[in-house]
Amino acid sequence: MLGNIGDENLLNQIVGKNLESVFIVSSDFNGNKKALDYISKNAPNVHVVVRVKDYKQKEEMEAAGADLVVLPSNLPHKSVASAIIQYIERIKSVKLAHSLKKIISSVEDGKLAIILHNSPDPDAISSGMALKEIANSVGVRSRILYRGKIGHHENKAFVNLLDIELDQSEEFNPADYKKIALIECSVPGVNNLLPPDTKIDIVIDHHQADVKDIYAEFVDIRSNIGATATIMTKYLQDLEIPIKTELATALLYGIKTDTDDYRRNTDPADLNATEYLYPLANHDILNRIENPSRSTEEIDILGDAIKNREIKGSYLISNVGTIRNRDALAQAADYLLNLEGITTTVIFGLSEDYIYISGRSRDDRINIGKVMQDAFGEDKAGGHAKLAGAQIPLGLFSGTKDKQTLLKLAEEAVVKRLLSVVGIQQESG
Ligand SMILES: [Mn+2]
Repeated sequence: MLGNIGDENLLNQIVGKNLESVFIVSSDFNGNKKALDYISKNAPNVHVVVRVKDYKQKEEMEAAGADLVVLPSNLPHKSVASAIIQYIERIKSVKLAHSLKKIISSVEDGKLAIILHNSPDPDAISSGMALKEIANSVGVRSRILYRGKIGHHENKAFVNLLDIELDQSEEFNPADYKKIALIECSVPGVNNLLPPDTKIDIVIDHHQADVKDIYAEFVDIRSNIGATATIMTKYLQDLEIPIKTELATALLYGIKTDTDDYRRNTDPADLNATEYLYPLANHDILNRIENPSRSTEEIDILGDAIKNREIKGSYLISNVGTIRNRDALAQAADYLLNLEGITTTVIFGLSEDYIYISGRSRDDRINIGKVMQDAFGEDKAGGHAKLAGAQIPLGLFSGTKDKQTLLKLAEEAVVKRLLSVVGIQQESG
């Protein structure tokens, strides 16, 4: 610092600039105090960080309006630096939250559409709820819209138990809304109900995206973070909006599912959000969402999967026949993976028009997603190393009685691929 810390001419030059934060770190307490008083009086919106020597000085500086007072004598220098960095992060984060709030408050009541990705998961749903709550806080009612189905059993329980209001909108007209927010996806028309040329206003997501290709007034994409629910929790915190039990429970479940209970893509921010939400959430409901009661059909399918199982080495293959609820296949595939000696499960089922297949593996040699894609093509199968699904249209055959033959062929295709992946081990073992 040039000149005396308390020099008014110097301070005047500094606060004249467009400042966000000022750090007053000289060892001259009185000079620091003078500088703080001057800035508080002449530039009240500037954030001031002041360094002091002891707690008495700390109290004095806080009373004089310092935003953050650091005591270097008590801390190694690294901690001072990180406290200051954290403080700047916090200022940035609060600013961002306020700019989001400002955009939303410019919308007329009822004219904000919150669009989730197709067949939304708990992260998307809870994040949409959080945005709705932010809108509510400025008197703007909004609608959460999506297309597709709320799939898995747990997700249905999630929506039911938390009484979540969502609209499965088949007919969406962008002209009915003043502003459109896209949650958990970033491009109109890609995995959401928006027509591709829709003008969007707000994007909040944690999936990798080319930000320069996204045209919106407000874009917040943080691909390092495990769940959009974490980003939304931070907004609620920064805007000091109280989080009701249902919302806290929903956001917590969103973070838990997206990070696979903190085993996948987990950022410290996800843990901070969890720490904040945990005491606010209803853990009884959370427990019921995570362990939903099973429908009769699911129990029947699980029974069939167990009864019809064929075991080849460490693979379990089972055909459960006709199904109505394809989620039950995934549940059976999950459940049977717990069987001793089994590392891979593939369960087949049949509907009017499709053969459905669900696969699970904890064998490191097998990428079950790739096995399914190799067997049926990338357009019919998807997934990753541990979890995969496929749906094969029966097309012309859907009316015939040949379904069982087709099912047998599909089964052979999967088994052949599975065996070829680990063929060497099979022969030598
Ligand atoms: Mn997500």
